[in-house]
Amino acid sequence: MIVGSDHSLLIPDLSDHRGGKGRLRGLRLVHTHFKEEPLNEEDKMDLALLRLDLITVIPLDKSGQAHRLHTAHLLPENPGGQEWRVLEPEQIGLSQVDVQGLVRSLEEEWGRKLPVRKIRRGGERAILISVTSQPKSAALESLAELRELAVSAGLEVLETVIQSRKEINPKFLMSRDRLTSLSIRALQLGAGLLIFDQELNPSQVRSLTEFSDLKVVDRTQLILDIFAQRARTREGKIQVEMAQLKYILPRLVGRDDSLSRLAGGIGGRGPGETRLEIDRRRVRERIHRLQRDLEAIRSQRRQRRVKRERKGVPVVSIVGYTNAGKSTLLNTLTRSRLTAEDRYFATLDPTSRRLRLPRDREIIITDTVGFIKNLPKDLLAAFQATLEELEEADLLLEVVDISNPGFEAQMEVVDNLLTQLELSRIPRLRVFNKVDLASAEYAARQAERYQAVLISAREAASLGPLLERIEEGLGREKKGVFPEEEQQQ
Ligand SMILES: Nc1nc2c(ncn2[C@@H]2O[C@H](COP(=O)(O)OP(=O)(O)OP(=O)(O)O)[C@@H](O)[C@H]2O)c(=O)[nH]1
Ligand SMILES: [Mg+2]
Repeated sequence: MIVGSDHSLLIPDLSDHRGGKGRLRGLRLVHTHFKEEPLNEEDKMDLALLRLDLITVIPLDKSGQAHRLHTAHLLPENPGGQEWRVLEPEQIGLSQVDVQGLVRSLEEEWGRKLPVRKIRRGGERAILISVTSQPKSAALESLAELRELAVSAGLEVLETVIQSRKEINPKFLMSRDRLTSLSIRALQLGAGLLIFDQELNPSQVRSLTEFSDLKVVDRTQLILDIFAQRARTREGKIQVEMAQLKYILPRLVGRDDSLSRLAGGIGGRGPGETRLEIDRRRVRERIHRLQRDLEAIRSQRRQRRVKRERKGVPVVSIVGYTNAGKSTLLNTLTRSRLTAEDRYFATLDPTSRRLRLPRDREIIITDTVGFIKNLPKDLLAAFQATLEELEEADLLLEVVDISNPGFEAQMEVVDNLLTQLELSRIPRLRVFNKVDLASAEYAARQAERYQAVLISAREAASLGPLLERIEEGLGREKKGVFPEEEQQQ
């Protein structure tokens, strides 16, 4: 029993109450409206956000008399896209509704549409959202990439939603009504996760999480999560943990609960459950410790590089957008078996191999982590030790997936990141990959336009011209002469 004021009702935190076995909470809310007004948007919000079995409103007339009951409940997914059903009003004392039976049948219907297995895996089923003032085409392209990221993180994407807005609501990004609808949709589809294409600030994450009762993740956190899943080596793990902690630090305020949601990452692959109780001070200490470890790694790398330089073996580094085919190229060139797959960020750790060029010259060729638009800055900083390796490269092979319609935008991202990493002075050779997926004429036109070499990294037979250009590039480098336009390529 809750006593409210004339215009509001404070419902206590119900998160511990899990009466219902299924989607609904096993609670009904019966309350009065002071005006002769039946169910309103506020009621729908309560129904959705508290996952109530049922809501009943009793409007009071001017003399405070109650006459009728207005009842509503949420609906499982349906072809009409309806969110809730409002029952016929009934006279108080004469209600015919078999509430137990109604709720049971709702749960059953829900259960048929969403088997228990899927409900249990709710956290791994996501709705992707872009709230944007960009043109729709740009938003769609970005969402397509977000989908790839989500799939690479092992999530199931149930739906993508674009909300075009002239102004972005600073608290929720969208209106409360839209957020309510989104929460109902998530409930209907059994999604436990909302992933925003936009970067969310800490207070937005908190507001959204508190309002919708769903896990809320932005693009940055999604990328961090993929890196956390992929990190295998000690070095990779340190780098990723560092980036995650830096991301979490400003978000560590207030409730333990929001911390545990953050620290848990998607499906609990965050920096680790043992650290749920860490406070800011401990996070900072940990960051300092990791920083020292990273310094040590850096100096080891430097020593290794010095040794290599003395031997005078030229280094060729493969860089490029994620999924462009960098590892595949290294594999084919050196008959190696590095992980190469159709997912984002298959490679985290740099790998070097020796390669003998046709004219019997030996080089070291290295594969690196892929780039992506809006690469989280903490991640870039954490990977500085790895990426520093690139400074020593005599030649960068920029692998571009020419079959991707957005390849030019990807080249721009790579370009900007290389500049940011102060690597743009290193001679670069553009390598347009996956020509087998593009029309020959189109590929040839683009290659000429960007002075790129065409290859299909899976086919060794297509790599001859590339090897020649590498040899050429290195040969000229020795003399230290570079035509101006090539440096800017
Ligand atoms: N059709 C076609 N597919 C290719 C070619 N080269 C690579 N791929 C595929 O593209 C996908 C990505 O290749 P990777 O070599 O893992 O790409 P990467 O650049 O190393 O990606 P990350 O390490 O994730 O940044 C894989 O499924 C490859 O089989 C090619 O020439 N043609
Ligand atoms: Mg790779």
